[in-house]
Amino acid sequence: ESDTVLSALEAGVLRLTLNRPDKLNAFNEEMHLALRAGFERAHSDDTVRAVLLTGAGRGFSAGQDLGDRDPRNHGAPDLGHTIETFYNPLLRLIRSLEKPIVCAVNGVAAGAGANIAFACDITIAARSARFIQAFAKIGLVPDSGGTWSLPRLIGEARAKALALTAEPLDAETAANWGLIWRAVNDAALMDEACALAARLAAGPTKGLGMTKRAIQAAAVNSFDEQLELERDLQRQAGRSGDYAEGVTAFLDKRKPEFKGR
Ligand code: T3D
Repeated sequence: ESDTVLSALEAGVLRLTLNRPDKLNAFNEEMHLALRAGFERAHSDDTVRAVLLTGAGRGFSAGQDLGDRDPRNHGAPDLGHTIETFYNPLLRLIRSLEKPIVCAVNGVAAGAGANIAFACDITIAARSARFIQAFAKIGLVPDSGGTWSLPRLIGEARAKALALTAEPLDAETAANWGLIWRAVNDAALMDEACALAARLAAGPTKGLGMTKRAIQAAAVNSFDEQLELERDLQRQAGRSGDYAEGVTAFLDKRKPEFKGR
């Protein structure tokens, strides 16, 4: 067990807290493996019905720990290998998890830290948080899906300007541009994020998971392919216990009690 990621399961919400606050939660190999283990648990454990990802201390994550990349100690690294070994598996776990992921960006999110936040399903940021495509400052290319998610979320013009200049973007602007869901007062961040994650965890998990899958598939599908996907997913959703419960509760004029099945 590593303390670089704190993990707690409560009422169906798996809270994962990046925990290297002295380094603004920069990623070293240990934190990578611990976060991956958290998301693998979210995949395999049926009692997990939503994930809440956040950071300890004043930052969300400053991306790769550059202390592990000092060219004077390490020479020229094969970053393709580190991306394939550490970042890409994490991003695939986030996108393929058929359960909602809420990201609470408590402070600065730079490099891979920013793009991991953009890969989550609902991202809320403290008003004081900033997002920085820091890659350009050190001669790298945006990774962790950034070159895919940025143009889709905010268009090519804004994506290029952010990535080429590495200028910080404040949370309010990120929300206005549609890069994140909402910017909230710093003091309210964790209450809002926890309430949202709890609400999602009490929801019809199968239906929510398939909704996530369908919306992501739209990025590559034609309209007709998407209509067919909706048909197939609706067929599955219509056979779920939560659908039966949802309709019964509506007709009985009571609140539904979803079981996630
Ligand atoms: O390598 C590969 O495998 C390829 C993958 C790459 C993915 C990437 O993410 S590349 C991008 C890496 N990240 C960066 O370039 C960001 C570097 N950090 C910063 O630019 C700034 O720290 C921030 C803008 C994020 C925050 O600035 P500020 O002024 O609020 O804080 P600070 O004073 O710079 O940082 C506080 C401490 O955290 C400081 O340590 P100290 O001096 O108190 O002992 C600083 O060195 C440390 N820290 C911050 N970011 C990193 C870091 N230490 C290691 N690696 C970091 N990325």
